[in-house]
Amino acid sequence: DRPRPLVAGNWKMNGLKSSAKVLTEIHAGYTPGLKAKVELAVCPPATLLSLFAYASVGSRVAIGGQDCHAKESGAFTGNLSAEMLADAGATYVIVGHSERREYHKERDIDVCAKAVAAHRAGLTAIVCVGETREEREAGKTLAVVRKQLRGSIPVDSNSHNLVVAYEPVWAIGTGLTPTVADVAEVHALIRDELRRLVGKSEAPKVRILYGGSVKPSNAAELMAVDNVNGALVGGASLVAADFLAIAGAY
Ligand code: G2H
Repeated sequence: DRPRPLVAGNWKMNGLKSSAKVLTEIHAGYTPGLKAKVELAVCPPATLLSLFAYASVGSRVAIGGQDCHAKESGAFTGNLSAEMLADAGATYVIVGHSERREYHKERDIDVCAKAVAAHRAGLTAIVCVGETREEREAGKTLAVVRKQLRGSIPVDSNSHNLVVAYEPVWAIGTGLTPTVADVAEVHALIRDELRRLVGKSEAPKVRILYGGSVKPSNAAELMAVDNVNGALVGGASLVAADFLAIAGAY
């Protein structure tokens, strides 16, 4: 009864119109066999959302935003609402990525408001949590992740509108990955917390993704870990063959 895995590509601040060829390659490689095993999503920069959503009609590759504002509209120069992402064709939005938490000083309460906005707009929120290197070295990993989950996940969450991504900050873009045992421990904690947060019947169905330097060479061992229901892939999602190889690791 494991949930259908989700492999989501987080393109971060990468990609121009010419990158549509990467999406075309992903569509081509998303064979019926792979579709049966894994759901794929691509989260490009917002400038490409409409183009990618339009191009993905028929491919069943989902499209997602990388962040949203909590409000529906208003005087917030430079921001995008969840409704705008949905209007552009997104069905997912990443919220609380560590790069947003770090560079934009987003706190759990802000992340929660964004996830509420995502739900209001009919989007599935991919809520990111994860400890820093200092927190891990101080033995605080589980406490930090628990606090982030409790603060960031809205009460109306369920297995359809919520995905959780565990991304140890020290593993992001560094090539470092935690051990399989470390991942198993944190994912088990997240599953346990989900029972409290979304209830006993929904909790087992919520996808919990691992993120942080996932690549073709480590995907199989990470994806085999208990309670790992997919991956949030940064750098490797920019190369179609690598992204498809990671999805194929299931
Ligand atoms: C973690 C991840 C994607 P990368 O940020 O969200 O990026 O795979 O490049 O570490």
